[in-house]
Amino acid sequence: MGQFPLTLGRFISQKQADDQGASGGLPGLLVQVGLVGKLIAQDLRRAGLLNILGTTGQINVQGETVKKLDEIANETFVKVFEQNGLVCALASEELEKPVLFPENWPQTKYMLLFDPLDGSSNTDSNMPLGAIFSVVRFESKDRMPTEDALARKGTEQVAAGYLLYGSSTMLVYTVGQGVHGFTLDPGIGEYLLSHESILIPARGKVYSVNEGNYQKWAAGTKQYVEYLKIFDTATRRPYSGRYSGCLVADVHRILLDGGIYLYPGELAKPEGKLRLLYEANPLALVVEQAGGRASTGTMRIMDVEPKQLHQRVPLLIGSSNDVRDAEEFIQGKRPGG
Ligand code: AHM
Ligand code: MG
Repeated sequence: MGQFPLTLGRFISQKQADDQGASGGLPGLLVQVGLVGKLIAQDLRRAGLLNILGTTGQINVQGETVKKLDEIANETFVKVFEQNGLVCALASEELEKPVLFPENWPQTKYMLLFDPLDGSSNTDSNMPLGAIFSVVRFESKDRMPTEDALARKGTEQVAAGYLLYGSSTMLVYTVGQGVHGFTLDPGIGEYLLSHESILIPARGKVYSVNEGNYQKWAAGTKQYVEYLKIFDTATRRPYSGRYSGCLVADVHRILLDGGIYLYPGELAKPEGKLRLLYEANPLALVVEQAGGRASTGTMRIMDVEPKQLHQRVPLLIGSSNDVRDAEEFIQGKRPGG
C-alpha cells in the first residue's frame, strides 16, 4: 500500500520544523483558514436548498450589492478568528473598518486580511467561488494595531493563499517557501496534500479577462489582447480565452497550466476593480512563489505602497513571460505586436 497523503496540519508542522518561515502561530492560523473553508464549503454544497442564494438588499463598502453568501462567508471568517485568539486584527472586503482584538495582543502579532467570497456573481449559478487571505505581522511592542497597520506592502506578507470552491474544495498557501495545494477529502473532513511545490510554466496559452470591457480599455491593453488572438505557431498563438468570473478559479488554472489573468485599469477607472490588500497582494505572493509574475502594468504589485484598506489596483498575473509581454504593450513599448 502506498503512503497516505499528508494532512494540512501534519504538512505544516513538518515544514515548521524544517524552516523558520512558518514560525509562531502561523501553522495554527492556516489550519483555521482551512476550517473556515470546510464550513463554507458545507453551505455551498447545499446552497440551492438552504435559502442562502440571492442578495441581502444591502450595498457594501465597495458600493457593490451584497449576496447572502458574501455575508455568511464573512461571518464565518470573523467568528472563527474571534474565537481562536490567533490574530490581533482582521480586515475584510465586506467590512468598512477592521476588527481589532486588543485581548489577543501582544501574545499574537498576526493580522489577517481576506476576501471572504471571491466571485460573488457566481453564487446563484453553481459556478466556482473562492476566498483569498493575506497575513501580515504587527511589530510594535507598545501600541495596539490600528487600521493603518493593516495597510502594508505585499512584500511584508508572511503568508497568503486562497480557498477554491470548485468541483473540489482546495486550500493553496505559501509562507514564502514555495506554494502547496491541498484538496479537501469530504469523507474524512481533512485537507490532504495534492499539489506540492507548485511551479507555474514560464509561458502558457490561456488568457483570462472580461473582454466585455474592451471599449473601456486604453490602447495598450486592447493591442495586447488583439495580439493574443493572432495566428502564429512559433509563439503558440492564438491563446484560448477562459474566464469564469472568479479570480481565484482563473488564477488557479493559470498557476497550474500557465497563462495570464488580467483585470486592467480602464480609461475612466485607471485603478481597475480588484483590491490591493486582500485580492492582488496575496495572489501575487502565491504566483511569485511559484515562479510567476504579478504587475499593475507599470510596477510589481507587491511594491505598491498602500494608502487605504480598500484600495483598488489593476492586476496582470500569471506566467512571467506572458505578464512581461502584457506590461510591454501597456507601457507602449510594443505598439505593433
Ligand atoms: P468580488 O470579490 O466582489 O467577487 O469581485 C472580484 C471578482 C473576481 O473574482 C472576478 O475575476 C471579477 O471580480 C469579475 O468581475 P467582472 O464581472 O467585472 O468581470
Ligand atoms: Mg474578490
